[in-house]
Amino acid sequence: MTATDSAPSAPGDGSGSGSTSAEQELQQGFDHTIARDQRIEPRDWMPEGYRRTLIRQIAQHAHSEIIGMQPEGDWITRAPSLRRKAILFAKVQDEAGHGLYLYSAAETLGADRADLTQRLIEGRQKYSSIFNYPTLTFADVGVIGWFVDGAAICNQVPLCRSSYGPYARAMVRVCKEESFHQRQGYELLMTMMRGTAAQREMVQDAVDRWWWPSLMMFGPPDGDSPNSAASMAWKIKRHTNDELRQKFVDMTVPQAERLGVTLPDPALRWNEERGRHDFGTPDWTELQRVISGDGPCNSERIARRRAAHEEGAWVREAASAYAAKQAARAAEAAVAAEGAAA
Ligand code: FAQ
Repeated sequence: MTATDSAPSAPGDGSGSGSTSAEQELQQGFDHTIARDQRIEPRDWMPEGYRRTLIRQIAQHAHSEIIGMQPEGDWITRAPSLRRKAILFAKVQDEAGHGLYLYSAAETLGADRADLTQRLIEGRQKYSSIFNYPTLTFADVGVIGWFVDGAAICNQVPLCRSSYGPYARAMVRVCKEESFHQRQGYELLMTMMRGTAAQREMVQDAVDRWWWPSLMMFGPPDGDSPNSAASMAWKIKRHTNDELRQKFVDMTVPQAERLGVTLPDPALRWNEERGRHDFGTPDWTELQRVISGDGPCNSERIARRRAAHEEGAWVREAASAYAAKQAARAAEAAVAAEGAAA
């Protein structure tokens, strides 16, 4: 197991029995910052477990954005109009941007982007389960915007208050764009629902296929979530997986009614007492299967990412050569300027 792959240790673990008083002071400073709801910044001392957990989560998040370009990207050449094509192009491009902010945030923790990509394509790091499902019709593009971006918003708005500064700040911009994405998905579906009976059926079929996988995006139930306790104590995560799943259901039910589709869950109903919706249990064995690499599209997604990475090698080499040349020229110019000044 490598540093970025390993599980987090408990908060406050830096002050263990073997630690020096200097380390204990650093740990106390860190604990104090977290307790006061202030931000940890890249140059601040942080416990190794905190750093590892952040690299794990941010890297998985970045990989999700990049792999997440594929299911919708498949429809760019087949969009039904120039307008829809332009919108989809812009959305998929935004996801690439989100991936880049997130890889940059991971780099502030000492991770190396090339290494993270290598881990992804070798199957040593995860990405969101949701992107291992196929997009069978254009309605899937709308449902991804509505459900998947909707779930991403529920999950990521609280991450804007995450304790690690660069991650929290990246989330602010990402959330603004995700919110726009969600609306475009909903608008697309509204348009289809005003169309023919066949179009309405297409929307309902996409809703039926994406509902349960969308609920699984929030992760395993709290009792089976090994990382939640430490992440909540460190204020990396602000809500548990189940809390966010509930929020998503409550938010989405009235939107489904307005749209005129049925969510495929016979157990879904308003609970007056709780002031929330009750809903059925996702198939957690399916989530585990998809996470462990055996979903409908896992191998296809990774093969495509690997091919894109290999085909892009010459671009990275050219960019590095150009940057080295520019740096050498700047250094020469600095020496010449110094000589002239002497
Ligand atoms: N898929 O202990 P927990 C998007 C793993 S971005 C795959 O609960 P944690 C934008 C988890 O990593 C979507 N793996 O873990 C977009 C852990 O494995 P590990 C991505 C999952 O971290 C829209 C193990 O199971 N969003 O959609 C999943 O405390 C449209 C145990 O789980 C983020 O990454 C899953 N669904 O909570 C793009 C948000 N769930 O590492 C294109 C940031 C769990 O111990 C189109 N991340 N696992 O081996 C988070 O909030 C958290 O990491 C959770 C998981 C909530 C995902």
